[in-house]
Amino acid sequence: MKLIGSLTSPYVRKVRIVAMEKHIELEFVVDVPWHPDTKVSEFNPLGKVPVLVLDDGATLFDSRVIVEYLDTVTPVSRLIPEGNRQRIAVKRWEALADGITDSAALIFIERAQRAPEHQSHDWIVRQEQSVFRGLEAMSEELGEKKWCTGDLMNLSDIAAGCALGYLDFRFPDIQWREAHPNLAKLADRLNALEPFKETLPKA
Ligand code: GSF
Repeated sequence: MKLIGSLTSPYVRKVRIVAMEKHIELEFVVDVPWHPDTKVSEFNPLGKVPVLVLDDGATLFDSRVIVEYLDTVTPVSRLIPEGNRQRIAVKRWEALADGITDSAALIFIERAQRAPEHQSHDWIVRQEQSVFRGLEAMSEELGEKKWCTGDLMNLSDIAAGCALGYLDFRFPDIQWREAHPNLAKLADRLNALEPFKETLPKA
C-alpha cells in the first residue's frame, strides 16, 4: 500500500501514526498538493492528502476513511473499539480533534496565502473561536483521565495529539498548554512515543 501525503499535514500524520501503531508498512510518497507539479488529483478528485493507494490500485480518502480501513486490515492494536457506543465515542473525539485542525488550517491559509488587505478579520475570528471552544471541549472531556476514551491509547488520543501538534507547529503563539494543563500532559505522553517522534511536522 502506498500513502500519498505531505510532511506538514496533520491528517497525513494521523494516518502514518495509525499505520505505525498497527505495524502496517506503507510506502510513503511525499506529494504537496499546493505544488504546481502535484499528482494528488490523479488519485483523489478532491486534490487533497492523505490518499491511500491499495495494492489493486483502488484509492481511499479522506484520513478518517483511511484510518478506519487500516484498523480493520489487521487485528493488531485495535485503535477503534468494536462496541457501538465506544466506537462512536472515539469517532466523535476524532471529529472534534480534526475539526480543531480544520479551523486552524483555514486560519493558516487565510494568513499565509492572501494579501493582508484581502484577509477577512471576521472569518479568522470565527475560526479562532472554533479552535478555542474545541480545545475547551477536549480538555473538559479528558478531565483527569490518562487517555481520551478507555484504558489504552486509541484513535481518539492519536487524533487529539495530531491536532495539538499542528497548533504547536503552525501557531506557537497559542498558549493552549497554559490554558489546559491536562491536554499538555496528554500531548507530552504522546510526543514521547516513537510514531509521534518520527512524524513531527517538518516545513
Ligand atoms: C482533510 C484533508 C486536507 O485538508 C482529511 O483527510 O481528513 N478532511 C480531510 N488536506 C490538505 C492538506 S493539510 O492541510 O493537511 C490538502 O490536501 N489541501 C489541498 C487543497 O488544495 O485543499
